[in-house]
Amino acid sequence: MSRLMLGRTLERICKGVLLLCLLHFLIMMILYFDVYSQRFDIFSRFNNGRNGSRNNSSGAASGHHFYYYNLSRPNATSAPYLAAGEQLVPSSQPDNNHTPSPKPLPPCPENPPGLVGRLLIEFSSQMTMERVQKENPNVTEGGRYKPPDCRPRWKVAIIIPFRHRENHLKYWLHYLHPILRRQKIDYGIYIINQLGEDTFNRAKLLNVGYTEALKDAEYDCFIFSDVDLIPMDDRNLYHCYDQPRHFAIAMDKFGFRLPYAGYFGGVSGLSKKQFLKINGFPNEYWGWGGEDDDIYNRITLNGMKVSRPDVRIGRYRMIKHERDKHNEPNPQRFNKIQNTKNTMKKDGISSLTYKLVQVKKYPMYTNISVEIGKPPPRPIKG
Ligand code: UD2
Ligand code: MN
Repeated sequence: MSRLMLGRTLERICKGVLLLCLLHFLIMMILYFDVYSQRFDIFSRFNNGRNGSRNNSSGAASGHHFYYYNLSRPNATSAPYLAAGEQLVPSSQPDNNHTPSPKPLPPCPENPPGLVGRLLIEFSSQMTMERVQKENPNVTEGGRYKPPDCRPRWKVAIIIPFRHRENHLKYWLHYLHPILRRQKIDYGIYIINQLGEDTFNRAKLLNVGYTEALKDAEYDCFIFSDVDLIPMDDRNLYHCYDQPRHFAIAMDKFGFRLPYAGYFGGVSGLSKKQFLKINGFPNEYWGWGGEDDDIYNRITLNGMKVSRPDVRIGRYRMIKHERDKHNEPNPQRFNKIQNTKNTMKKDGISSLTYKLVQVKKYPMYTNISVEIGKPPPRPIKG
């Protein structure tokens, strides 16, 4: 009897041990496949240009954020100076004797796979236009570029107000061309150069840029950028959005924060439709300040909202500089921004006048030199 019981107990113990072994084996298998799939994921991420699927252009924060600092070179790709999908020989050229069958290109992906995320931006090394040219062999005359392997949704004119900032321009072109190419943007760069030494007028130059760029190509999106502002993350996509876009939301000079809720300075973008809805920008802000707030007012007064990227992505470096000569703070700016509602209908793209002096296409940008006049004489007090 007791032997029988002993036998049964032993049998139970054996079964238990067997079950435990099976369980152990199962857990091992699960762990093994889990680790294997993670490794596989890591490898595929490296192969795919490191950060393809983690782009967050909508502004909504996603669960995880991985930042890939590109420390070596801002446009590092498998082939030097080429963005994903680029070849040195344009892909549209027929190969040998075959007549090309015009294949419709697929739309460009919303999250371009060749992006690298966070970038290291510095201004200590010397920059030359020759270097910029060499690093961007696929940019065509006038600073134009179109991705060879997909069809972008927007055709973007990038407008830069300018006077005597040649050194800043070199850095801007050095950093921005590779970023824009990786972003798969169809774009052109327009430098709007104010001739003479009268008071600077940023917003009027931007209106000129809009008008002149449209003479060059059928743009439907306009991005207005200071010459000294460089994005620190290539996931900040330079195209247009459902609402007017403010790109430069976290600048080093403001401690990487938005200085105030209605701030719209630095880099902004409007579709053609949005730009026309607000009658473009004001022409009557001479000197430093206020014009960006006036533009913000125009947007909200016309029933639109400003859209912005995630604060971790909308980071910028500004090249340090002194206030330029003939761009002193405009003392009228505080009064003027109280009056946008009354002034915006008569002062804007509809009332723009200027004298076009020269349009010159350089390899990396188009230079448009203009005379835009000077501020009206101040009414004498008393
Ligand atoms: C801030 C805003 C800018 C604008 C300005 C007020 C930032 C980063 N930017 O710029 O968007 O609202 O205040 O007007 O906060 N420029 C020349 N030559 C000149 C003067 C100006 O090229 O002699 C151009 C250049 O593109 C420059 C831009 O105008 O980046 C703005 O002028 P700024 O850089 O002197 O003014 P800042 O940095 O205070
Ligand atoms: Mn500046």
